[in-house]
Amino acid sequence: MKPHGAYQQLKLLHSPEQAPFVEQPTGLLPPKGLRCILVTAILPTMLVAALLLYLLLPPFHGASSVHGGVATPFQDSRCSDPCRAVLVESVPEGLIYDDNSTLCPSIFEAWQKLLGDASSTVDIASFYWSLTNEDTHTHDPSASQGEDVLAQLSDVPSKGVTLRIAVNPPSHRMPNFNLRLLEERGAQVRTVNLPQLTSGVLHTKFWIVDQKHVYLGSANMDWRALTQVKELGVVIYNCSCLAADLGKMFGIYWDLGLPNATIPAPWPAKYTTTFNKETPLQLTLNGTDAGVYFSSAPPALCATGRTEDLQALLGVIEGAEEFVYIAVMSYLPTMEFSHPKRFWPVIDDHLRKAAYERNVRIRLLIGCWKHSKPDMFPFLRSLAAMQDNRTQNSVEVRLFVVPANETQARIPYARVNHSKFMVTDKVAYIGTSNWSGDYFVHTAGSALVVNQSQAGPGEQPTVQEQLRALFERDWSSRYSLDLRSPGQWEDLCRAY
Ligand SMILES: *[C@@H]1O[C@H](CO)[C@@H](O)[C@H](O)[C@H]1NC(C)=O
Ligand SMILES: *[C@@H]1O[C@H](CO)[C@@H](O)[C@H](O)[C@H]1NC(C)=O
Ligand SMILES: *[C@@H]1O[C@H](CO)[C@@H](O)[C@H](O)[C@H]1NC(C)=O
Ligand SMILES: *[C@@H]1O[C@H](CO)[C@@H](O)[C@H](O)[C@H]1NC(C)=O
Ligand SMILES: *[C@@H]1O[C@H](CO)[C@@H](O)[C@H](O)[C@H]1NC(C)=O
Ligand SMILES: *[C@@H]1O[C@H](CO)[C@@H](O)[C@H](O)[C@H]1NC(C)=O
Ligand SMILES: *[C@@H]1O[C@H](CO)[C@@H](O)[C@H](O)[C@H]1NC(C)=O
Ligand SMILES: *[C@@H]1O[C@H](CO)[C@@H](O)[C@H](O)[C@H]1NC(C)=O
Ligand SMILES: *[C@H]1O[C@H](CO)[C@@H](O)[C@H](O)[C@H]1NC(C)=O
Repeated sequence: MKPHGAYQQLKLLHSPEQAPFVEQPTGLLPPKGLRCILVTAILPTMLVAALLLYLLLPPFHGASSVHGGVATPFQDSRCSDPCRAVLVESVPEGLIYDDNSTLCPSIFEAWQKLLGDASSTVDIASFYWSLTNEDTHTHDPSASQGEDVLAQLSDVPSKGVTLRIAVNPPSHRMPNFNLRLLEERGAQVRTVNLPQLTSGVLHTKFWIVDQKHVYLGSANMDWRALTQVKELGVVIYNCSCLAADLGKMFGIYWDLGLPNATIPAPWPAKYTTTFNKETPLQLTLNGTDAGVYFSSAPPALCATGRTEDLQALLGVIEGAEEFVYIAVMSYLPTMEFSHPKRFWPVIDDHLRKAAYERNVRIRLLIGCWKHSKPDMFPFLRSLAAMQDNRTQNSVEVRLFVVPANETQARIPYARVNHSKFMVTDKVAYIGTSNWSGDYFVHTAGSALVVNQSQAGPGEQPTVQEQLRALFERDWSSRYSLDLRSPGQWEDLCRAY
């Protein structure tokens, strides 16, 4: 292992075209070509335009049934909804934490509650569907939660609720039988040919229910995402302002699901948003003031005003003063799927810069399993090599390994930590993308960024505080291994 040499090499590999990213100063205008970024100069015009649009255009489909068609949830450009955020997670069976560790409600319960409460619409953006044992050719009792969700979903249309599903095209491995069933039951399904449109996939996973509740997180529509894979998501209840904004992203997927759809440039004004990195939506989350926005990837799917996911992520790293804790399934400073190979150090550079220039404490907790890319480990060791007692640079990397007994080890593509989030001393970032170039450049993903003022004594913890507690729980759990542990990664990461 020669981490120092590896780092030298990384520096040499920087190509000039990446320079604008690397040197992007905080607070200044973004480099050209980052379409999602809002240019400050047009902000006032856009605010006016958006206000007019909001008043003139009918809101996102059927919203009148929700807020009576008249009452607007905004007062003085603030959202007056009583929004409540709940972090939700799937903890694989057999993964046991200490008694008093933080535990969140399950994603399964959250989905059940959302479907149970739905009275007018359920919109779901999804990657693939595989909610039953039949789909995976397994006979695992732990598929029952997924099967329950599918059963509940198939009853939704008969309650008079409009069920719309946007999905990536099916493949041989993921044939989406579930969706045929749901279509028969009255769901509207559109296949978004992102492979053709952006050379990526529709990887986003979010729900919008009754235009007022939203769910966003790492879980796929897969039974394993409820009982066999570690996932993290967030549900925001009673928040029509955020739901309307996420609805614009759904609208984009929905449009692209029409036959022979192409990507318009620019996107129609109805998808323009004013809520972004520069001007987050101001609202009350669990009684505490918060600034919140959704980011989106890839750039081609960002309407005017939408912050590009990569810019959101980099902004969060740049804004950190004390720490950046990251939990992702895979981390690669490359374009993971490109041929010929391409180095893509944008995120890596920002982390090193934060550690080097501002002494921000960086921690990465990386999901590791037998399908991990071998390339990932030398890059991680290179990052961890910045750790040094005398220079105060603090970069630590650990691997999170979900244990599996014999039965569980046979479940294909399970037993891994699939969560994707980042928490800093300032904000919480909950996303749907792996951290490698493709996910930000080609693949459709989205993230929620929450900046909430500190909760006072006796108040409910903020989303940031809760997410930090979850991270620390996992970081110090028995399932987290030091990257420098002796042994090959294959041995470390293979589920026990
Ligand atoms: C967890 O609970 C044990 C006893 O059940 C206690 O000794 C320990 O201090 C607690 N840890 C935390 C972090 O509260
Ligand atoms: C959402 O609002 C409804 C009606 O005001 C209330 O009954 C419900 O408890 C709220 N949900 C949450 C999670 O706060
Ligand atoms: C889509 O394109 C195909 C061939 O390119 C054509 O046959 C078909 O009619 C088109 N469909 C629509 C709805 O435009
Ligand atoms: C850095 O300091 C820690 C604790 O003070 C110590 O355990 C560790 O061995 C030191 N590492 C190096 C490389 O000196
Ligand atoms: C593995 O764990 C699951 C769930 O905890 C259990 O149902 C199963 O019997 C276990 N299998 C073996 C071989 O221990
Ligand atoms: C993320 O990365 C892992 C490992 O490379 C890969 O198996 C997975 O399909 C990717 N996408 C998702 C859904 O996280
Ligand atoms: C968070 O919100 C506060 C108060 O609204 C603001 O001063 C601060 O700049 C925001 N921080 C980030 C990282 O967005
Ligand atoms: C917000 O409120 C809900 C409902 O009361 C609660 O379940 C949740 O844990 C709270 N969220 C945070 C971040 O404290
Ligand atoms: C796994 O998920 C938990 C939250 O559910 C998170 O704290 C942890 O850091 C994640 N680890 C990885 C490697 O994604």
